[in-house]
Amino acid sequence: MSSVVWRNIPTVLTLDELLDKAFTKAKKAGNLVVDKDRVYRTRKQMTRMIQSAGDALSSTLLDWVHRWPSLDQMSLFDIAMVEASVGCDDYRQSLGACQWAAIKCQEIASQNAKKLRRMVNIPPMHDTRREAYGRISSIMGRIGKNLDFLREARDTLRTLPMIDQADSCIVVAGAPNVGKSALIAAMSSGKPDIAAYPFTTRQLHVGHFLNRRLRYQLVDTPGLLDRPMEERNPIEMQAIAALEHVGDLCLFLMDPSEAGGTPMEAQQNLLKEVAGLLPQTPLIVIDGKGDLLTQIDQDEWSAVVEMEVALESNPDGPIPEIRNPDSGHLVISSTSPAGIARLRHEIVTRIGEQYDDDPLSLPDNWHRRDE
Ligand SMILES: Nc1nc2c(ncn2[C@@H]2O[C@H](COP(=O)(O)OP(=O)(O)OP(=O)(O)O)[C@@H](O)[C@H]2O)c(=O)[nH]1
Ligand SMILES: [Mg+2]
Repeated sequence: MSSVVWRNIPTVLTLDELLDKAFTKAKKAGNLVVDKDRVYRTRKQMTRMIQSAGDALSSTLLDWVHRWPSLDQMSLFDIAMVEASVGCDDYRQSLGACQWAAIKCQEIASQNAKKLRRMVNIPPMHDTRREAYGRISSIMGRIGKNLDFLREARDTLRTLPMIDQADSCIVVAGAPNVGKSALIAAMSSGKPDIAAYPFTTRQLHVGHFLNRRLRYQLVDTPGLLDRPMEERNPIEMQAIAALEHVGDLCLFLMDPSEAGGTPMEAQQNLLKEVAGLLPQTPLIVIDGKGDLLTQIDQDEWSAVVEMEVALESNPDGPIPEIRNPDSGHLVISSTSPAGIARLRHEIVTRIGEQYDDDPLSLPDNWHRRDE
Protein backbone atom coordinates (compact mmCIF):
# COMPACT_ATOMS: atom_id res chain seq x y z
CA MET A 1 0.00 0.00 0.00
CA SER A 2 1.69 3.19 -1.11
CA SER A 3 1.46 6.41 0.78
CA VAL A 4 -0.89 9.18 -0.16
CA VAL A 5 0.90 12.11 -1.75
CA TRP A 6 -1.27 14.80 -0.19
CA ARG A 7 0.45 17.53 -2.15
CA ASN A 8 -0.92 16.09 -5.38
CA ILE A 9 -4.62 16.21 -4.62
CA PRO A 10 -6.35 18.42 -7.17
CA THR A 11 -7.97 21.79 -6.44
CA VAL A 12 -11.73 21.79 -6.09
CA LEU A 13 -13.59 24.72 -7.68
CA THR A 14 -16.47 26.52 -6.02
CA LEU A 15 -19.99 25.76 -7.19
CA ASP A 16 -20.21 29.03 -9.14
CA GLU A 17 -16.84 28.53 -10.80
CA LEU A 18 -17.75 25.01 -11.78
CA LEU A 19 -21.12 25.97 -13.28
CA ASP A 20 -19.62 28.99 -15.06
CA LYS A 21 -16.93 26.86 -16.61
CA ALA A 22 -19.36 24.19 -17.76
CA PHE A 23 -21.95 26.59 -19.21
CA THR A 24 -19.32 28.71 -20.99
CA LYS A 25 -17.92 25.58 -22.56
CA ALA A 26 -21.44 24.50 -23.53
CA LYS A 27 -22.13 27.87 -25.15
CA LYS A 28 -18.99 27.61 -27.23
CA ALA A 29 -19.95 24.09 -28.30
CA GLY A 30 -23.39 25.38 -29.33
CA ASN A 31 -21.89 28.22 -31.35
CA LEU A 32 -19.84 25.80 -33.39
CA VAL A 33 -22.93 24.18 -34.88
CA VAL A 34 -23.62 25.08 -38.52
CA ASP A 35 -26.72 24.07 -40.42
CA LYS A 36 -28.69 26.03 -43.00
CA ASP A 37 -32.00 24.72 -41.69
CA ARG A 38 -33.03 26.76 -38.62
CA VAL A 39 -34.96 23.95 -36.96
CA TYR A 40 -32.16 21.43 -37.42
CA ARG A 41 -29.59 23.97 -36.34
CA THR A 42 -31.42 24.94 -33.15
CA ARG A 43 -32.05 21.34 -32.22
CA LYS A 44 -28.39 20.46 -32.74
CA GLN A 45 -27.27 23.53 -30.83
CA MET A 46 -29.49 22.84 -27.84
CA THR A 47 -28.48 19.18 -27.79
CA ARG A 48 -24.79 20.08 -27.95
CA MET A 49 -25.16 22.62 -25.18
CA ILE A 50 -26.95 20.23 -22.84
CA GLN A 51 -24.57 17.39 -23.49
CA SER A 52 -21.48 19.50 -23.29
CA ALA A 53 -22.57 21.03 -19.94
CA GLY A 54 -23.40 17.57 -18.54
CA ASP A 55 -20.12 16.10 -19.79
CA ALA A 56 -18.00 18.97 -18.51
CA LEU A 57 -19.49 18.73 -15.02
CA SER A 58 -19.49 14.98 -14.73
CA SER A 59 -15.97 14.56 -16.08
CA THR A 60 -14.57 17.21 -13.72
CA LEU A 61 -16.35 15.68 -10.74
CA LEU A 62 -15.29 12.14 -11.60
CA ASP A 63 -11.72 13.28 -12.15
CA TRP A 64 -11.70 14.64 -8.61
CA VAL A 65 -13.23 11.48 -7.23
CA HIS A 66 -10.52 9.40 -8.90
CA ARG A 67 -7.64 11.68 -7.99
CA TRP A 68 -8.62 12.19 -4.39
CA PRO A 69 -7.28 9.19 -2.47
CA SER A 70 -9.91 6.71 -1.46
CA LEU A 71 -10.12 5.87 2.25
CA ASP A 72 -10.43 2.19 1.35
CA GLN A 73 -6.95 2.26 -0.12
CA MET A 74 -5.22 4.26 2.57
CA SER A 75 -2.85 3.02 5.23
CA LEU A 76 -4.03 3.09 8.83
CA PHE A 77 -1.71 6.00 9.45
CA ASP A 78 -3.22 8.07 6.64
CA ILE A 79 -6.74 7.18 7.77
CA ALA A 80 -5.88 8.35 11.28
CA MET A 81 -4.55 11.62 9.84
CA VAL A 82 -7.72 12.19 7.77
CA GLU A 83 -9.91 11.40 10.76
CA ALA A 84 -8.00 13.80 13.00
CA SER A 85 -7.79 16.64 10.50
CA VAL A 86 -11.03 16.69 8.51
CA GLY A 87 -13.05 13.65 9.60
CA CYS A 88 -13.35 10.43 7.63
CA ASP A 89 -17.18 10.54 7.43
CA ASP A 90 -17.29 14.00 5.85
CA TYR A 91 -14.41 13.07 3.57
CA ARG A 92 -16.13 9.94 2.30
CA GLN A 93 -19.51 11.61 2.05
CA SER A 94 -18.20 14.58 0.06
CA LEU A 95 -16.47 12.43 -2.51
CA GLY A 96 -19.58 10.25 -2.69
CA ALA A 97 -21.69 13.37 -3.33
CA CYS A 98 -19.44 14.36 -6.24
CA GLN A 99 -19.83 10.91 -7.75
CA TRP A 100 -23.62 11.07 -7.32
CA ALA A 101 -23.84 14.53 -8.94
CA ALA A 102 -21.65 13.40 -11.85
CA ILE A 103 -24.07 10.57 -12.63
CA LYS A 104 -27.13 12.80 -12.19
CA CYS A 105 -25.78 15.48 -14.56
CA GLN A 106 -25.22 12.85 -17.24
CA GLU A 107 -28.71 11.45 -16.72
CA ILE A 108 -30.35 14.85 -17.04
CA ALA A 109 -28.32 15.63 -20.15
CA SER A 110 -29.34 12.44 -21.91
CA GLN A 111 -33.03 12.71 -20.85
CA ASN A 112 -33.34 16.25 -22.23
CA ALA A 113 -31.32 15.46 -25.34
CA LYS A 114 -33.75 12.62 -26.00
CA LYS A 115 -36.72 14.98 -25.62
CA LEU A 116 -35.21 17.34 -28.18
CA ARG A 117 -35.06 14.61 -30.82
CA ARG A 118 -38.84 14.57 -31.13
CA MET A 119 -39.31 18.36 -31.28
CA VAL A 120 -40.18 20.30 -34.43
CA ASN A 121 -40.85 23.78 -33.00
CA ILE A 122 -38.03 26.07 -31.97
CA PRO A 123 -39.34 27.66 -28.71
CA PRO A 124 -39.81 24.34 -26.82
CA MET A 125 -36.25 23.44 -27.78
CA HIS A 126 -34.96 26.50 -25.94
CA ASP A 127 -37.26 25.63 -23.03
CA THR A 128 -35.82 22.12 -22.89
CA ARG A 129 -32.27 23.47 -22.80
CA ARG A 130 -33.26 25.91 -20.04
CA GLU A 131 -34.97 23.15 -18.11
CA ALA A 132 -31.85 20.96 -18.38
CA TYR A 133 -29.64 23.79 -17.14
CA GLY A 134 -32.03 24.40 -14.26
CA ARG A 135 -32.07 20.77 -13.20
CA ILE A 136 -28.29 20.49 -13.53
CA SER A 137 -27.81 23.65 -11.46
CA SER A 138 -30.14 22.36 -8.79
CA ILE A 139 -28.30 19.02 -8.54
CA MET A 140 -25.02 20.86 -8.33
CA GLY A 141 -26.47 23.22 -5.72
CA ARG A 142 -27.06 20.21 -3.53
CA ILE A 143 -23.35 19.40 -3.44
CA GLY A 144 -22.16 23.00 -2.97
CA LYS A 145 -21.38 22.35 0.70
CA ASN A 146 -19.45 19.20 -0.18
CA LEU A 147 -17.34 21.15 -2.67
CA ASP A 148 -16.61 23.74 0.03
CA PHE A 149 -15.64 20.97 2.42
CA LEU A 150 -13.23 19.39 -0.08
CA ARG A 151 -11.65 22.72 -0.94
CA GLU A 152 -10.96 23.47 2.70
CA ALA A 153 -9.91 19.88 3.42
CA ARG A 154 -7.32 20.12 0.67
CA ASP A 155 -5.57 23.02 2.40
CA THR A 156 -5.37 20.99 5.62
CA LEU A 157 -4.47 17.66 4.05
CA ARG A 158 -1.63 19.16 2.04
CA THR A 159 0.24 19.90 5.26
CA LEU A 160 0.03 16.36 6.65
CA PRO A 161 3.06 14.12 6.97
CA MET A 162 3.61 11.53 4.29
CA ILE A 163 4.88 8.13 5.27
CA ASP A 164 5.72 5.67 2.55
CA GLN A 165 4.67 2.18 3.58
CA ALA A 166 7.24 0.64 1.28
CA ASP A 167 10.15 2.10 3.25
CA SER A 168 11.25 1.42 6.82
CA CYS A 169 9.94 3.96 9.26
CA ILE A 170 11.62 5.18 12.43
CA VAL A 171 9.43 7.00 14.91
CA VAL A 172 11.40 9.56 16.93
CA ALA A 173 9.98 10.09 20.41
CA GLY A 174 11.06 11.98 23.51
CA ALA A 175 10.08 14.80 25.83
CA PRO A 176 9.56 18.29 24.36
CA ASN A 177 12.72 20.20 23.46
CA VAL A 178 15.08 17.22 23.77
CA GLY A 179 16.25 17.71 20.17
CA LYS A 180 14.05 15.33 18.13
CA SER A 181 13.71 17.66 15.16
CA ALA A 182 17.40 18.55 15.26
CA LEU A 183 18.27 14.85 15.27
CA ILE A 184 16.06 14.17 12.24
CA ALA A 185 17.75 17.04 10.41
CA ALA A 186 21.22 15.77 11.36
CA MET A 187 20.44 12.21 10.24
CA SER A 188 18.72 13.05 6.98
CA SER A 189 20.32 13.31 3.62
CA GLY A 190 18.82 16.51 2.28
CA LYS A 191 16.44 18.77 4.11
CA PRO A 192 13.62 17.12 6.05
CA ASP A 193 10.09 17.89 4.90
CA ILE A 194 8.07 20.11 7.16
CA ALA A 195 4.62 18.76 7.87
CA ALA A 196 1.94 19.05 10.55
CA TYR A 197 0.07 16.66 12.78
CA PRO A 198 -3.55 17.70 12.84
CA PHE A 199 -3.53 17.98 16.64
CA THR A 200 -0.52 20.18 17.24
CA THR A 201 0.56 23.59 16.04
CA ARG A 202 4.19 22.59 16.25
CA GLN A 203 6.17 21.81 13.14
CA LEU A 204 6.86 18.22 12.36
CA HIS A 205 9.87 17.01 10.42
CA VAL A 206 9.92 13.96 8.18
CA GLY A 207 13.41 13.09 7.04
CA HIS A 208 15.08 10.15 5.38
CA PHE A 209 18.45 8.58 4.74
CA LEU A 210 19.61 5.90 2.36
CA ASN A 211 21.64 2.81 3.16
CA ARG A 212 22.52 0.31 0.46
CA ARG A 213 19.78 1.74 -1.70
CA LEU A 214 17.15 1.19 1.00
CA ARG A 215 15.32 4.23 2.25
CA TYR A 216 14.75 4.84 5.95
CA GLN A 217 12.19 7.43 7.00
CA LEU A 218 12.41 9.34 10.24
CA VAL A 219 9.17 10.68 11.64
CA ASP A 220 8.91 13.32 14.32
CA THR A 221 6.25 13.12 17.03
CA PRO A 222 5.84 16.62 18.48
CA GLY A 223 2.88 16.88 20.81
CA LEU A 224 2.01 13.24 20.27
CA LEU A 225 4.26 11.04 22.36
CA ASP A 226 5.60 13.68 24.71
CA ARG A 227 2.69 14.22 27.09
CA PRO A 228 1.11 12.20 29.86
CA MET A 229 -1.58 9.75 28.80
CA GLU A 230 -4.46 11.53 30.54
CA GLU A 231 -3.95 14.67 28.41
CA ARG A 232 -4.41 12.80 25.16
CA ASN A 233 -7.69 12.84 23.27
CA PRO A 234 -9.12 9.88 21.33
CA ILE A 235 -7.88 11.24 18.01
CA GLU A 236 -4.31 11.38 19.29
CA MET A 237 -4.67 7.84 20.58
CA GLN A 238 -5.77 6.76 17.13
CA ALA A 239 -2.71 8.40 15.59
CA ILE A 240 -0.50 6.64 18.13
CA ALA A 241 -2.13 3.33 17.26
CA ALA A 242 -1.40 4.07 13.61
CA LEU A 243 2.25 4.82 14.44
CA GLU A 244 2.39 1.36 15.95
CA HIS A 245 1.56 -0.01 12.51
CA VAL A 246 3.92 2.11 10.44
CA GLY A 247 6.87 2.22 12.83
CA ASP A 248 9.54 -0.44 12.33
CA LEU A 249 11.49 1.07 15.17
CA CYS A 250 11.05 3.68 17.86
CA LEU A 251 13.98 5.91 18.69
CA PHE A 252 13.57 7.38 22.14
CA LEU A 253 15.73 10.43 22.65
CA MET A 254 16.74 11.37 26.20
CA ASP A 255 18.24 14.67 27.23
CA PRO A 256 20.36 13.88 30.32
CA SER A 257 21.63 17.49 30.28
CA GLU A 258 18.05 18.50 31.09
CA ALA A 259 18.74 21.61 28.99
CA GLY A 260 15.36 21.04 27.30
CA GLY A 261 13.63 21.63 30.64
CA THR A 262 12.29 18.14 31.42
CA PRO A 263 13.85 16.46 34.48
CA MET A 264 15.29 12.98 33.92
CA GLU A 265 12.70 11.36 36.16
CA ALA A 266 9.87 12.68 33.99
CA GLN A 267 11.76 11.53 30.88
CA GLN A 268 12.11 8.03 32.38
CA ASN A 269 8.38 7.94 33.05
CA LEU A 270 7.65 9.06 29.52
CA LEU A 271 9.92 6.33 28.18
CA LYS A 272 7.89 3.73 30.09
CA GLU A 273 4.68 5.19 28.75
CA VAL A 274 5.89 5.23 25.13
CA ALA A 275 7.11 1.64 25.45
CA GLY A 276 3.61 0.75 26.66
CA LEU A 277 1.93 2.66 23.83
CA LEU A 278 4.00 1.00 21.11
CA PRO A 279 4.42 -2.50 22.54
CA GLN A 280 5.15 -4.18 19.20
CA THR A 281 7.76 -1.67 18.06
CA PRO A 282 11.43 -2.32 18.91
CA LEU A 283 12.89 0.52 20.91
CA ILE A 284 16.34 2.15 20.89
CA VAL A 285 17.04 4.59 23.71
CA ILE A 286 19.76 7.17 23.06
CA ASP A 287 21.17 10.10 24.97
CA GLY A 288 21.20 13.39 23.06
CA LYS A 289 22.99 16.72 23.43
CA GLY A 290 26.21 14.81 24.11
CA ASP A 291 28.16 18.05 23.74
CA LEU A 292 26.57 19.25 26.99
CA LEU A 293 27.15 16.09 29.04
CA THR A 294 29.75 16.52 31.77
CA GLN A 295 29.97 12.79 32.43
CA ILE A 296 31.60 12.25 29.00
CA ASP A 297 35.36 12.33 28.78
CA GLN A 298 36.26 15.43 26.75
CA ASP A 299 39.20 13.83 24.93
CA GLU A 300 37.07 10.88 23.94
CA TRP A 301 34.37 13.26 22.75
CA SER A 302 36.77 15.31 20.61
CA ALA A 303 38.08 12.11 19.02
CA VAL A 304 34.52 11.04 18.13
CA VAL A 305 33.70 14.42 16.61
CA GLU A 306 36.89 14.29 14.56
CA MET A 307 36.13 10.77 13.28
CA GLU A 308 32.60 11.82 12.41
CA VAL A 309 34.00 14.67 10.28
CA ALA A 310 36.44 12.26 8.61
CA LEU A 311 33.51 10.04 7.58
CA GLU A 312 32.21 12.81 5.32
CA SER A 313 35.20 12.48 3.00
CA ASN A 314 35.64 8.74 3.57
CA PRO A 315 32.24 7.09 4.15
CA ASP A 316 33.87 3.64 4.50
CA GLY A 317 36.05 4.73 7.41
CA PRO A 318 35.56 3.51 11.00
CA ILE A 319 32.28 4.52 12.62
CA PRO A 320 32.92 6.04 16.06
CA GLU A 321 30.81 5.00 19.01
CA ILE A 322 30.41 6.72 22.33
CA ARG A 323 28.26 5.64 25.28
CA ASN A 324 27.12 7.40 28.38
CA PRO A 325 29.01 5.72 31.29
CA ASP A 326 25.99 6.32 33.57
CA SER A 327 23.18 4.93 31.40
CA GLY A 328 25.09 2.79 28.89
CA HIS A 329 23.06 4.42 26.06
CA LEU A 330 24.57 5.51 22.77
CA VAL A 331 25.32 9.22 22.89
CA ILE A 332 24.73 11.62 20.03
CA SER A 333 24.90 15.31 19.37
CA SER A 334 23.05 16.89 16.50
CA THR A 335 24.95 20.13 16.75
CA SER A 336 28.57 18.83 16.87
CA PRO A 337 27.61 16.45 15.13
CA ALA A 338 28.70 13.21 16.78
CA GLY A 339 27.37 9.67 17.08
CA ILE A 340 25.03 10.19 14.11
CA ALA A 341 26.77 7.66 11.85
CA ARG A 342 26.75 5.07 14.67
CA LEU A 343 23.06 5.63 15.24
CA ARG A 344 22.29 5.16 11.54
CA HIS A 345 24.30 1.95 11.62
CA GLU A 346 22.42 0.77 14.74
CA ILE A 347 19.05 1.54 13.13
CA VAL A 348 19.91 -0.31 9.92
CA THR A 349 21.13 -3.32 11.92
CA ARG A 350 18.10 -3.44 14.21
CA ILE A 351 15.64 -3.14 11.33
CA GLY A 352 17.65 -5.69 9.33
CA GLU A 353 17.31 -8.18 12.22
CA GLN A 354 13.54 -8.01 11.90
CA TYR A 355 13.70 -8.90 8.22
CA ASP A 356 16.66 -11.24 8.18
CA ASP A 357 15.00 -13.61 5.70
CA ASP A 358 16.96 -13.79 2.50
CA PRO A 359 14.58 -12.39 -0.16
CA LEU A 360 16.00 -14.85 -2.69
CA SER A 361 15.57 -17.94 -0.52
CA LEU A 362 12.77 -20.30 -1.44
CA PRO A 363 9.88 -21.09 0.88
CA ASP A 364 10.07 -24.31 2.92
CA ASN A 365 9.22 -27.52 1.01
CA TRP A 366 9.62 -25.74 -2.30
CA HIS A 367 10.28 -28.25 -5.05
CA ARG A 368 13.74 -27.93 -6.52
CA ARG A 369 14.89 -29.78 -9.60
CA ASP A 370 18.45 -30.36 -8.43
CA GLU A 371 17.41 -32.21 -5.28
N1 LIG B 1 23.77 21.65 22.61
C1 LIG B 1 22.87 21.00 21.85
N2 LIG B 1 21.65 21.53 21.67
C2 LIG B 1 20.77 20.85 20.91
C3 LIG B 1 21.09 19.60 20.32
N3 LIG B 1 19.99 19.17 19.62
C4 LIG B 1 19.06 20.11 19.79
N4 LIG B 1 19.51 21.13 20.56
C5 LIG B 1 18.77 22.32 20.95
O1 LIG B 1 17.64 21.95 21.70
C6 LIG B 1 16.53 22.76 21.40
C7 LIG B 1 15.35 21.90 20.99
O2 LIG B 1 15.65 21.20 19.81
P1 LIG B 1 14.49 20.61 18.87
O3 LIG B 1 15.17 19.79 17.84
O4 LIG B 1 13.60 21.70 18.42
O5 LIG B 1 13.74 19.72 19.94
P2 LIG B 1 12.40 18.89 19.75
O6 LIG B 1 12.52 17.68 20.59
O7 LIG B 1 12.14 18.71 18.31
O8 LIG B 1 11.35 19.89 20.39
P3 LIG B 1 9.73 19.82 20.21
O9 LIG B 1 9.46 19.59 18.76
O10 LIG B 1 9.31 21.17 20.66
O11 LIG B 1 9.25 18.74 21.11
C8 LIG B 1 16.98 23.71 20.30
O12 LIG B 1 17.32 24.94 20.88
C9 LIG B 1 18.22 23.05 19.74
O13 LIG B 1 19.16 23.97 19.23
C10 LIG B 1 22.39 19.06 20.56
O14 LIG B 1 22.76 17.98 20.08
N5 LIG B 1 23.24 19.82 21.34
MG1 LIG C 1 10.48 19.31 17.13
